[in-house]
Amino acid sequence: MKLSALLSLTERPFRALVLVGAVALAAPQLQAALIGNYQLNGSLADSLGGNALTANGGVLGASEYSFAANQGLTLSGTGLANQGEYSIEMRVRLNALRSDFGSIWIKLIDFKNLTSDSGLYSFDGDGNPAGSIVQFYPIGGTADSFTPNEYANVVITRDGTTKEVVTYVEGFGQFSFVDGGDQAVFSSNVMHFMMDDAATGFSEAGSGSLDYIRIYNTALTGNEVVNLPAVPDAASTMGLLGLALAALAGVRRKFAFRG
Ligand SMILES: [Ca+2]
Ligand SMILES: [Ca+2]
Ligand SMILES: [Ca+2]
Repeated sequence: MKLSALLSLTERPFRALVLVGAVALAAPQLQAALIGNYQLNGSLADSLGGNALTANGGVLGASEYSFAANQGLTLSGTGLANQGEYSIEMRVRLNALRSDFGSIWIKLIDFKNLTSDSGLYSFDGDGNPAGSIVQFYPIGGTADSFTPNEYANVVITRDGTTKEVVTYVEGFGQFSFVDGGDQAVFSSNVMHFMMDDAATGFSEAGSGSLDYIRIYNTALTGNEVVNLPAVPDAASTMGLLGLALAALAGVRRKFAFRG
């Protein structure tokens, strides 16, 4: 979001707060800007005015998008100036830990327009029968993440300069690696959510629901991720304002990698 868009808001109750937030946005410690805000509350639109998501056969409800295998969402035109610099936050619920075809892998985010097996997955081969873990295939991953039928907040960030990729679940750092092979760089200017690729015959896809997807134009820091608003407001500015206010107030929660 551009600063001018923030300042153009006319809602009186919000104006003072927005101005406070705008001051914080100008502060050097907060570089990330929310550039895509998909609340999936009866609409596939971006509340910031960017390209809408495309549904692939799922059901859009009043507060979430429900899907079966390969019925996820596609964003054509990522809105990113740099396809290798971003943060993506998604709140997702898996109905089961196995794909609809029995695979222990369920693809969460595809970066290569469904042509490569690489990407962000839920991996059920972790030895824990009650949960699965988030992995960036084929690099790795750690710690707990998904429980069937429970929402989890998943964030992936990539720094375009250092190529460092970090994955988070519920605000905790799960895993990081240097993406020297650019496997987390979006190709074809397109993002696919909850859809598997042709390389594995679209078999690593499961059923579940998406509550929201938010896209930022830079890699959020660990402290920014842990302080993301837990329940985003419908107003498009509020998520960003929450970040700004968190920066103003100092860090409310301290980021830490979960052991
Ligand atoms: Ca795959
Ligand atoms: Ca498991
Ligand atoms: Ca929602």
